[in-house]
Amino acid sequence: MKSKFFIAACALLASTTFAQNVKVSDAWARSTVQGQKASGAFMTLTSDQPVKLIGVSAAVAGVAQIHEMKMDGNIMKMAPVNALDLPAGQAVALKPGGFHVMLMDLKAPLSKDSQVDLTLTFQDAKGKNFTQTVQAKVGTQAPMASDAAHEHMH
Ligand SMILES: [Cu+2]
Repeated sequence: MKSKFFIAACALLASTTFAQNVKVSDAWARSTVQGQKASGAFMTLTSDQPVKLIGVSAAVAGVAQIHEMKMDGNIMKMAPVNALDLPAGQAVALKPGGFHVMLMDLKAPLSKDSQVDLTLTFQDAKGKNFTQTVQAKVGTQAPMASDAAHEHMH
């Protein structure tokens, strides 16, 4: 009797402490000038389980949202999305011109070579939420490519 209970308790403990982990690489945020209220943050996410990115927050921003940018005719438009699917084992890029983290109502300028802490909220296939903190390096442009379209939208 006693050992059966012990095994059940262990199984419960193991399932509740099972840590989801999403690999985050190349996280960066676009630097801003004094008075600029919005910016974008970008990164590549790879999850070993199918999860969804459902939210983001940052101490430096009053409002942070997941946005998608796409062409509407000749005009680049962006809008908030409720969730971004991360299929198992597939790298999903948040980058200028596509999905991005929108930082709004900035409380201070994002100065080049500083870091921004972002808290990402994910939801697993069972509907359970978990968060992960990411440090995004602040720079003037993507490590690889430049894209000024984002600023023009705000
Ligand atoms: Cu945006």
